[in-house]
Amino acid sequence: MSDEYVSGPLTDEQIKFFREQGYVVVPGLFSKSEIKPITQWVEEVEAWPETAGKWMMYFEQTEDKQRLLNRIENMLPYHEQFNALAAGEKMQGTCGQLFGEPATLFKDKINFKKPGGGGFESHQDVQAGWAKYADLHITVLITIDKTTIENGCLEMAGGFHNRGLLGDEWTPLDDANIAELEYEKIEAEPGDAVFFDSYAPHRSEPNRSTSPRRVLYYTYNAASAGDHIAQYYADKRLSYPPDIERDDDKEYVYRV
Ligand SMILES: O=C(O)CCC(=O)C(=O)O
Ligand SMILES: [Fe+2]
Repeated sequence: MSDEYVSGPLTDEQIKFFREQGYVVVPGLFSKSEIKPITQWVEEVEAWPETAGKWMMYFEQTEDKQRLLNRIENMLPYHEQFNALAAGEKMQGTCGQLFGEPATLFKDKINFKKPGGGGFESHQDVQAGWAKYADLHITVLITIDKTTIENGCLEMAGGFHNRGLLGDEWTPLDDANIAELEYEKIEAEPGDAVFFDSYAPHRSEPNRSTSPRRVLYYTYNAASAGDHIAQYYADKRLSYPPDIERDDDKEYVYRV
């Protein structure tokens, strides 16, 4: 890490916590008045039509056969304000502070987790094939809706990010990989952020409440590791295309 690139919104204590635990919660990174327009932008993109070749919309089927919007990725080229937000001090700047050098965007995503929407088994994000693009990624989660145990808040296992891959790529972690993980359930208010390392194990439960649990995720790599967003999405369109781009006769399974 270079010593020159040290400015940013995080305190020394927050940086220390991130280095030790692999994540850090930053309450109120965005104020209540800042999070309002961001919530409106989330609603705008949610209303976009499914369109092949552009933003990437993924759906899930609930047990009672409802088709729910689960996630949108790659919306920045089509949304000026989200694009500006991603390049701003609070997200790109803070990730740069954590990398110790400027950060470059790697991917952007909204997870909607609507009522009845599924959870995520324990994993490290690097298990989704990210090591092909850079050694390390840092993701920032921005809370849109208050997250609770009932609606399936993010759960982070601290202190395991410096042990490399804990399991296999494309396969969730289980006790056979590592039994001693302990999770902090991160209940958060709109505007609160969580920064986490691509090797930090995390998971979440389904949404058992009656309202959506929407969170934004922006992921960065160190600028010196290159600019991979275009290649990442080109690869993803082939390996795991959004619903509208799928072949009817193929089966697609979400892995991690
Ligand atoms: O939004 C969540 O609850 C977790 C999502 C997650 O870990 C992921 O998409 O990689
Ligand atoms: Fe994840």
